[in-house]
Amino acid sequence: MQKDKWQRESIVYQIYPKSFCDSNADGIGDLRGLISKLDYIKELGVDVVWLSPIYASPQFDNGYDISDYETIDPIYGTIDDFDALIEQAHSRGLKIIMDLVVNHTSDRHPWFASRHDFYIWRNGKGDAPPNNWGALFGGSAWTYDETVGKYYLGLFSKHQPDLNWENSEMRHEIYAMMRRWLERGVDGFRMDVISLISKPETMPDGEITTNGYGDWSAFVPNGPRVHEFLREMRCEVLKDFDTFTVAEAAGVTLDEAKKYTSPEELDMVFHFEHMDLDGGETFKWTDREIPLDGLKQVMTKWQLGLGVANALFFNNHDQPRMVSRLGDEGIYRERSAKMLAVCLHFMQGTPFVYQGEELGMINAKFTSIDEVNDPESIDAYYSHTRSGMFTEEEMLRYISMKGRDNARTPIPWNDANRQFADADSVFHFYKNLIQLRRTHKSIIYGSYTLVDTGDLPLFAYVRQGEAETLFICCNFSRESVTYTLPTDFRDILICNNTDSTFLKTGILAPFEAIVLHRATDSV
Ligand code: TEU
Ligand code: CA
Repeated sequence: MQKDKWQRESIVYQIYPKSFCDSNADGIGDLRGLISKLDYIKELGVDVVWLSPIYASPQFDNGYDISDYETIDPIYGTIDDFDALIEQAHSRGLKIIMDLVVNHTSDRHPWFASRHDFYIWRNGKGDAPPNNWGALFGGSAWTYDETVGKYYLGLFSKHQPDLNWENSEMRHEIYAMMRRWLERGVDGFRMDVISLISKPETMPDGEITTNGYGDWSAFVPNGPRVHEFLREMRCEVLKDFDTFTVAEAAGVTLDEAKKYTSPEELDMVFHFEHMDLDGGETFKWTDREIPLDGLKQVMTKWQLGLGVANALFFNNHDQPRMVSRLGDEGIYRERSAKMLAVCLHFMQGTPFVYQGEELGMINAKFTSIDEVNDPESIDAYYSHTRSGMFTEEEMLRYISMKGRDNARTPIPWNDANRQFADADSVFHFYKNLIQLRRTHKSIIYGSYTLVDTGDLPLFAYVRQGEAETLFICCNFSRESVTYTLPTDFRDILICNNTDSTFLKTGILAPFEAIVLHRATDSV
């Protein structure tokens, strides 16, 4: 990959507009509110802003069910507000990428009534659906439509029918829509579940999961024509613009990721293997925690396997807050937030900062299902309590630990303003971290080597650049840890503990993260 591509040297800030900043006190974040925070975002030092969907939507899946790709949903504002956002962002040197949700539309999209050939229809087996696949947000992945006399596929829900990418006319409608947004000033796209768009010819039953339906994830991700479609997308539209593109690739393997990030396809890929480490046979609804060894193995596999094309993240709108998941919500909240940021931001790839992560935000606590908005959690709550798999208390605990609503609580702007003025805040630590990426290219282009720290609760790795070598060491525990440095590093590049004694004593305080550096030995 070219070394000077702006995409390789960018840092991205993800905004979930619905809970980012509400300018008109209707309880919903909006574009005018977002515009009012562009200076805050600029101060953080990021280059690109990714907006979760703001298109017209019935909001079944909070905008990931689009009923019109060409208009802004009125809850967020108008197309003039959008044009103002683009203009205001660009005037600050910020690029804007949109969420491209083209694996499926809303069932309220006009195409669903007028263009059945744009969707995936199959005959049932007698009175039964074509196969046993389950929808991620509950029920069967197949819904019978009386008017058509067939079943249609909705991998996520019946309100999100999957588009038929085998239909060239449909594909070219998508490319034309993309072109119109790019001509309007959009700088690229995060491509929602783009690994799912090419469905296999045959759709066999899947392994039955805890919700009683078959699992399609063994058959659908990385389908037979997905790379052909993405190469066509590049030829038909992307090649005409200097875009930033990232694939959200549920179920991606390393080999597939290398194809998605070839020059003919996209710039980078989100994998989710680290996000699945605290899941199990009951999906995310479990008390399991992410094992540090597992995290180190997965991150190292992708560092060595995919390098600079990694889209790096610990947080997004689908994940619980990482400070709650892997850090500390109590006395070490700020320090553990900074530690997690060091651990991620010194890796190869493009760091994504999710709104509120730069403030050290933690999970919410849900005491009633009535407080929960996410269809994934709501379906799981009712299906698993009705089946007797879990009690209501257990499900509320799991939703409070793992549910997507944890990432969708409003940004506490009073705290953000306090942190903005506090040089020792999590906000300023992120700002300093991001600034280091500008001045130390070894963070972007250096090699990565995991350091074996035995059974110690440490995640340590070395980045070797042409001019300097970095040693990154993160204590993932509430205990102090003694660790003897492997070689002679004498200079601290950044540390989240102003009272660190590590260089003298080899002791890392709880959740201490330290980055040491020295000139690379001339060979
Ligand atoms: O998410 C893809 C996906 O696999 C999600 O189901 C997610 O990994 C899971 O909910 C984690 O528990 C994308 C969007 O990011 C998500 O918000 C949408 O709900 C989904 O696609 C459908 O568009
Ligand atoms: Ca509002």
